[in-house]
Amino acid sequence: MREKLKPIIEKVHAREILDSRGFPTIEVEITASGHTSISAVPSGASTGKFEALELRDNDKDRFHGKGVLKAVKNVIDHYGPALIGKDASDQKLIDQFLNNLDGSSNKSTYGANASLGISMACAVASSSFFNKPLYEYISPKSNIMPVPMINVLNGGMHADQGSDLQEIMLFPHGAKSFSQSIQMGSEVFHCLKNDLKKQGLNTAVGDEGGFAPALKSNDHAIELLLGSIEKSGFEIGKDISLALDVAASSFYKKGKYHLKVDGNILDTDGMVSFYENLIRQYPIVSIEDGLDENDWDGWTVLNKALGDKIQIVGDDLTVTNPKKLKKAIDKKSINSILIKLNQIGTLTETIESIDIAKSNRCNYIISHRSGETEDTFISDLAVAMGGGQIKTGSVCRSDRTAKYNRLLRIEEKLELPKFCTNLSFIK
Ligand code: 2PG
Ligand code: MG
Repeated sequence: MREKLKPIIEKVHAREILDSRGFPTIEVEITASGHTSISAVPSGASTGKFEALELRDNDKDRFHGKGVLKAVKNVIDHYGPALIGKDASDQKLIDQFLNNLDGSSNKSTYGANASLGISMACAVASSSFFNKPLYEYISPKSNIMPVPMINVLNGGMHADQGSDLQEIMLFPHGAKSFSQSIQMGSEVFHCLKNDLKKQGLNTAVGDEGGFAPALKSNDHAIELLLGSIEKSGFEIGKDISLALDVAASSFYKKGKYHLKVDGNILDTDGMVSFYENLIRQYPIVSIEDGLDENDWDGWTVLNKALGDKIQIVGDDLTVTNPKKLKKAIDKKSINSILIKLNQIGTLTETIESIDIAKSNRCNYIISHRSGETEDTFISDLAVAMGGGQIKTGSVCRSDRTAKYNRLLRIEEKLELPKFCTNLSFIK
């Protein structure tokens, strides 16, 4: 019997390029049976302590220590030669092989940035070899377009000023299609810009393309945005609701949460009451990283208090790690998880986390990082995984719009695209 044709790895290369913050990041180039792919790796700012290691050079003479030449060298010298001749489409085998070569529990030998670049590039080269779009290559039955979480107000570690809440996002679940959801997001974004201008507030944007004005309080930020949604002609809670990423680990010190803009210092119970009040007052359907990544008992209290009304999303808490996710499910700490490829460092482990989420009725949201590139892998992944949600920043800056634009093209290509089908938490 003739062996089925496979994309055999012929060449592995890597280089240092720039990310959206102007810092270096790694991109990997793989040629498999004549099909060449390039995948670039993103980078976080409010990173979880338990993420797989992003290897940086720490050479103060280059890029303020942020160079990634070590990771580049690891791809070229360590992984590359060992991968030649392997089947790029045997994703599990490739990723297992990378893990075995690294040998550490958090990819600290060669770097999760090195392994992820290879892992993604193998999938992209294979999709080209099989002449399929990436989403269809990953999952042949893909047809669910994600509702975007559009981050229009940036704060926390993603901006020099702004609210304590790192991200205040539009969630346009009332749209009829993905393209309409993007139109709605763009209309509100520009209305918000005008509203900010009229009030003499700054319209410069933060890392993810959202505005970051200096505001009186966290409520002020939310109310401002709700005003712009209404002015744009949308019904709050019906057309558009709000989602938050609080990134609470970034303001947790010695057992207390320091809400600088509100001038409040709260304990865990205080934070839970803060959120209870917020969701009573405002149409918030999702709160991510509401508590610190080590406040496990607090998460259980938070999920018990609000988990039947809104999404309680783990990000720094769960770091796309199957073990952490299982712990969070066992402890009933969350009902949703944010999925970031570079927190775990291979496509296989990312999908493993998603599979665990799926089998435990835990929602999952495919996400970008605050430091991004023009790479659009996550757009295809979001469609392939069918979770119905993506978080990839505001509707400006090419590093963010590249993902949305890729999704617009996918929606056009799908025979029967579905939008907002399985979001049971939306009333
Ligand atoms: C987050 C992300 C992406 P960062 O906290 O969810 O929005 O930010 O990449 O800085 O961790
Ligand atoms: Mg987050």
